[in-house]
Formats: sequence, structure tokens, C-alpha cells
Amino acid sequence: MLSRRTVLVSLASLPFLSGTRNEAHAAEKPILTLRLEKGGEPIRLDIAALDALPQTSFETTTPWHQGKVRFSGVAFSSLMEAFEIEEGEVRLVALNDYMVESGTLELTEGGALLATRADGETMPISDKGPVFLVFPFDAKPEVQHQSYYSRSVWQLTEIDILQ
Ligand SMILES: Nc1nc2c(c(=O)[nH]1)N[C@H]1C(S)=C(S)[C@@H](COP(=O)(O)O)O[C@H]1N2
Ligand SMILES: [Mo]
Repeated sequence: MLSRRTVLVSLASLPFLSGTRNEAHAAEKPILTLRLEKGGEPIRLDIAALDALPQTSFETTTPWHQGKVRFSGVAFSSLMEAFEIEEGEVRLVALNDYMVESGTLELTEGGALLATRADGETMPISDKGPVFLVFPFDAKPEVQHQSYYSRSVWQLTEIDILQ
């Protein structure tokens, strides 16, 4: 039987069946790489693959936005479940070479969201996209803290599972 991970990966590699050529091209562009095992084949997710995972959203203010923003995307806990990632340490890498290491527990307990949309719109690289790891700061006052601000990685491009 196929494992859930295998099913998801093959889902992610399905070509887009509709849309213009340009849209199809954009949709096939990987935006988030997962390195689950040292030396293993990385999993590259495009926006369609992220959209195929369970979606979560919340509205919050952040130190980096004017007013409230509704963020939507994949809860970090949903990503862990989908790819059978066990509790441990991860490295979060951004396009600007920023990186931070975190326990998965801080991310899941903090309500971390891999946001792919702000107010329903995809985010360009120039506006913290295409993936912004954000916490529900308004709903959880305990994450209004420097240790969570430093884990709020915009332009998130890679998640490495550390062993
Ligand atoms: N992509 C990216 N995300 C990032 C950073 C960064 O340099 N690049 N800095 C982090 C750190 S250390 C902090 S404290 C917060 C706040 O950054 P700010 O000081 O620019 O507001 O963003 C975090 N997210
Ligand atoms: Mo920081």
C-alpha cells in the first residue's frame, strides 16, 4: 500500500490541468522545500501542493503590518501530520539567508501557520512571500515575544528536519 507521504508527493507532482500557460508555469514553481532526512531526496512543494493540504486561517496584527491581516495557509501541525514529521528540531531557512532553529513543539503550541495568502492574496517575495511563517499574535498573547518574532520567518523557502 502507498504511504500517505507517497500519495502527497505524487499529488504535488501532478501537472496543472487548467489555466493559461503562464498560470500553469507559475503553479509548478516550487516555493517550499522540505528536507526530511539528511542526504535524502528533498520534497519540493509548489503552491498547488500547499493548497492541497488542510487549510487554516486567522486574523491578527503583527509587528510588520498595518492593521489586522487575515493569513491563510497550512498550519505547521498539519504539515507535520501530512509528512509524518515527528516532534524534534527544525531549521527554517529564508530566501534572504536568514535562518532559525526551533523545536517543533514551540511552533505547534504557538499555532504557527505557513501562510500562503494575506487577505486572500498570494504574497510576492517583496511582501514577505511566497510563504510567511506567522503566529496568531492577537489570539495568543504568549507568542507576543521576541522568541516567536525571531521564528516568524518571511520568504520561508526551506524546512530541514534536524536529527
Ligand atoms: N526572512 C526573514 N525573516 C525574518 C528575519 C529576516 O532577517 N529574514 N528576521 C527575524 C528576526 S531575528 C526577528 S526578531 C523578526 C523581526 O524582524 P524586524 O526586526 O525586521 O522586525 O523577524 C524575523 N524573520
Ligand atoms: Mo531577532
